[in-house]
Amino acid sequence: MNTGQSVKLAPQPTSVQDAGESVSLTRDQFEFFQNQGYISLRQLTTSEEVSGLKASIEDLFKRRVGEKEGAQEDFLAGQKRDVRRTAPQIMNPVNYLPDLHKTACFKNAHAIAKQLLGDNATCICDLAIVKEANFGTATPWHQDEAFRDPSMDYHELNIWVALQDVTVKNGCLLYLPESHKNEVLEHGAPNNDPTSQALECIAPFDKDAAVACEIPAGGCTIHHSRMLHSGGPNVTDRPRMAYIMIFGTPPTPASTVRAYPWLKKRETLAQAQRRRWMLRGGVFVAAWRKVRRGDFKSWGAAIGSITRSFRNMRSNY
Ligand SMILES: O=C(O)CCC(=O)C(=O)O
Repeated sequence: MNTGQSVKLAPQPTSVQDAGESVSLTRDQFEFFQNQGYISLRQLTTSEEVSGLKASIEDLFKRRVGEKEGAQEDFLAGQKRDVRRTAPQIMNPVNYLPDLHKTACFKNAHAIAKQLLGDNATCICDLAIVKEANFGTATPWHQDEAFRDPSMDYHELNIWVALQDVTVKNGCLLYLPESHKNEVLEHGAPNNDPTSQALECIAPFDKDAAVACEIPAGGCTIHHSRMLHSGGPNVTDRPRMAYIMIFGTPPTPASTVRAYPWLKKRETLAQAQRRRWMLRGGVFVAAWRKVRRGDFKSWGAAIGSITRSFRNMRSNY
């Protein structure tokens, strides 16, 4: 296992190029992502904007915003009492900070997502995660697609923005290069607890081939949704915070038959809480938030979004 002592570092983050209103990847960066399944970039936005983002997101965590609607919960600890809560996350912080998607950070991320996935790439959701100082737990190795419906093929990527410098010591992301070229491997619930938000890859793979992506505040790493990745523990005396945007084009029916049995038993505390909230009228609040931020630009976008909300409410995806 990579403890952080011996882990190999990924190539240094590189700069994006100015593309007028936003930024774009160079040809080398584009090809690196396609071949390796990830890329780290030095600066997605300005340091002033990053300080503002960090302060606003910190405030959401402090006020425990979203807890009542199942949007804020520790991402690893489920119901097991002996698992310490050390890594809270907020699903869709844009619901509480409507200007989040008007930032340069978001615009640049969206432009890069379109470059990598195609012009119809949209933001599927966003997320903020803190790893608490001194004991922020490691993120288990996983592929993001392991959380998704196996009857569909996904065309998605994550853009993970560092809100302070991230290093091996405070829990930067670790990637297994080229692992995005494989199918989704077998996953299970960490600590055997189906109420945990997280999933863990339990199939064998070569962790020694992993690389760690150290990046400065305002930099980002981008990874393909099949990329095997984890985040180290935070052993420093300051919290580690990240803002994550997931972009994708509409899923298509799966080209191969597959099953993800680990999703069958999964019912996280947040899902149960969210279902109760939606049924008590939250569904209207959720729809209103989407209208307010202009998510429904076309009938396709509206139908996709409503279908996703119902699927999330009824199933365990
Ligand atoms: O921040 C972390 O430690 C994990 C983030 C992650 O797994 C992701 O963005 O896909």
